[in-house]
Amino acid sequence: MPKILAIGPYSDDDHAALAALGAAFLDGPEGLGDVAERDAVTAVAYKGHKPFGAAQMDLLPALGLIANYGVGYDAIDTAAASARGVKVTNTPDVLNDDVADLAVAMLLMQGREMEKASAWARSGDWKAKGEYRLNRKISGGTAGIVGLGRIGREIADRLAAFKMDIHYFARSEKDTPGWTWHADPVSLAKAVDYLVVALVGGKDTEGFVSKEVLAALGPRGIVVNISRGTTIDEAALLDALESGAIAGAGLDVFLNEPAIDPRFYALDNVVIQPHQGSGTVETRAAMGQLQRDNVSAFLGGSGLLTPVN
Ligand code: 8YV
Repeated sequence: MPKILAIGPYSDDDHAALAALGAAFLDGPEGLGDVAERDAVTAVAYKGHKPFGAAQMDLLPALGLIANYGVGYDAIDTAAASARGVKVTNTPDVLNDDVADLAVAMLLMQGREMEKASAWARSGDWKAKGEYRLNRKISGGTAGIVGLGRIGREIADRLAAFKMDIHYFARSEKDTPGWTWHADPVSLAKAVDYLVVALVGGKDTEGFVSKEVLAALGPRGIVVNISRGTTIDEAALLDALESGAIAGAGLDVFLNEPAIDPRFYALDNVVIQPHQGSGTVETRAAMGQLQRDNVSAFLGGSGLLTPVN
């Protein structure tokens, strides 16, 4: 049995590269108990959003590393890992551009009604009925970034180039000349037209964008989420979208993906993306490489490239 176990849905290229390292494969963590020679597994290459916690770790007594494919590692119980002396790594930075691009694209797509306008042209309405209705100027607005980490900063930089006034929430004020820091999300939402959520996932940020935050954003407000479905109170978001308490949303992440709440499908003021923020050939190749580099570093006894615990 190889010492590496690759868990999750890998692309053909990643599969081949992991196989070249000698990895064995498993579709998801639920099959762990049936893995032959699991006692010999020292490194897991993990991909996906299913929970990987103490119960899974205890099925792998020789485990020393969980190398996550993704910057967000909220699926992995890092406290349980640390308690067992298991290191966890992620794949930061290499996906910042793609995720930030998608955030901006969803904001433009929602504000400029691009999905509806496209349907207008395709259906023949353009020819039959004339110009599409006027929509909404996005450049020059006020943007609020919730979470000014690496991805949040990339989004803010892009929106600044769209002549926007940048406000943000972070736990403490950062070195951001010309941008406005808010210590609480309600104050941020009150001040802005667009709220872009770029928080880390996990217990600490669950429902952080609450009903109160959405109410403070108001009926002209657009919410964009590229973080995790958990960071927004999703029931409150659906209510706000249905009632017009906010204008619209661009969402790449949801609770219970991919079986998302069907209420979203009935809304015409939401741009829905299938959690594809990092989903380009280039970035996924870089993420796979960084994951494998962490695995190789661990097996070779050298320092991990991007440890999180
Ligand atoms: C996923 C992501 O990892 O990096 C993250 O945190 O959410 C994504 O890039 C990707 O969907 C693969 O599971």
